[in-house]
Amino acid sequence: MVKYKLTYFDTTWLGEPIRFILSYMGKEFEDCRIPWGSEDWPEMKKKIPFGRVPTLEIDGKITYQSTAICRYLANEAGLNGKSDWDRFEIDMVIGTYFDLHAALASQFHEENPEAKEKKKLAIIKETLPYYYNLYDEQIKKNGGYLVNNALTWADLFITALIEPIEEEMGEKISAKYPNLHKLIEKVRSIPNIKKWIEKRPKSA
Ligand SMILES: N[C@@H](CCC(=O)N[C@@H](CS)C(=O)NCC(=O)O)C(=O)O
Repeated sequence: MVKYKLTYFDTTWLGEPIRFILSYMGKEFEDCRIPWGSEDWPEMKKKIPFGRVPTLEIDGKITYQSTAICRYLANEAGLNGKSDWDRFEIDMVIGTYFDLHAALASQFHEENPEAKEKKKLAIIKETLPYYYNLYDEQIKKNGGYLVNNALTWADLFITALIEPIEEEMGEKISAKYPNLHKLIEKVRSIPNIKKWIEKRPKSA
């Protein structure tokens, strides 16, 4: 049996799509969580190729870059589309998440409380509605999924990452977008993913 060890911080974010896909596949994995502010992190970082997590050890071989890991697992899981065009569309969706994240980053890292609140309002009123509206339309056109009428890792990836974004914002804004909301609920109800959500540690 292949052994998997996921290393990430004690949170959802970029670790969670990998945890979702491994769970979907019914794989057991070691969920190694680095505590926030761990004194061990600088030493750990030196041993990780390119110094960032998540990493996934597959039978002791260290792999890195969350999207490359997801794509690799998705191939085995049958979640990477049925054609090159599907895979192209999946990659486009994944790219939009990183654009969205870049738009949120300045709020996350803002230390001035007033400026942080102002940026948060802009995210809630403008940034998220812009992305969610486009996701919603795309899901509507694609039979309830982001790509070509079938479940792919893009659906798992976006579902996993909307959760921490909305925790950060303190509002479930996606609930106002019926197709997106339905997709999120559908992914979270897949039996193996549901089981994972119920048993996973409460993230810091
Ligand atoms: N492109 C990388 C980004 C990884 C990344 O930004 N990791 C952050 C946590 S989300 C990290 O390791 N930060 C700690 C550091 O850089 O020291 C991926 O998708 O895996």
